[in-house]
Amino acid sequence: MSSDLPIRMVSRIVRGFGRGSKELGIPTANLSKQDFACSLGEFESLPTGIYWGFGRVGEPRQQDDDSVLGRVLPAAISVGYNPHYKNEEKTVEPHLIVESKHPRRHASATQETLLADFYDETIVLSICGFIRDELPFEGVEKLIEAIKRDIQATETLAANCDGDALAEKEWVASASKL
Ligand code: ADP
Ligand code: RBF
Ligand code: MG
Repeated sequence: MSSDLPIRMVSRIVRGFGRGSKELGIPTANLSKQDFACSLGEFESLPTGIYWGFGRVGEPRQQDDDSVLGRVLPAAISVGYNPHYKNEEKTVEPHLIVESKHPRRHASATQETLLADFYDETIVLSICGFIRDELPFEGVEKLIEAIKRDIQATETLAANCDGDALAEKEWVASASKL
């Protein structure tokens, strides 16, 4: 695990520009900056980049359907200004990934995980490792290709994690605050 990681966060999911699902086919759960708690220093000093980690939305409840609420899932996480779109506000946006056999795993327009909306729910997130810098890709196709590679990398890293990252997975499973 990189030196300043892991970073633990608890927040609430808010609306962004809606581009993740509509333009990229890769939804991201945007963390509110109001109800935001972060374990290491100030949010603004968290370096921008693409990371991997684990996330959980909501509390465990009866699993009578394909709901992922309460489950710990691998997450490919964007931290920064989305330079392709030149955002003025820094965001933390995890894309949550369900297992390959799950019916929602390839349900999005670009064959990635598309779940039912969970705006306003609480999210617990641990950022475990750095993957790459965020880049101002020319054209949306290049951006989608790069994100799909990040998702693959995240799945591999999460499946093979041990030690510190495993401890983060356990923290995400049980934490309700920092
Ligand atoms: P926004 O700009 O409002 O964040 P997105 O297009 O990025 O819009 O969609 C994000 C929303 O989609 C999330 O807040 C969540 O409710 C839902 N969602 C569905 N599937 C996923 C997923 N795999 N990872 C994260 N959010 C998801
Ligand atoms: N946006 C960029 O402008 N450049 C990137 O390199 C980039 N990489 C991303 C990697 C991952 C794994 C994810 C989930 C998002 C990434 N984004 C990137 C953010 C993307 O533009 C953003 O999620 C959508 O615009 C929806 O808010
Ligand atoms: Mg989003």
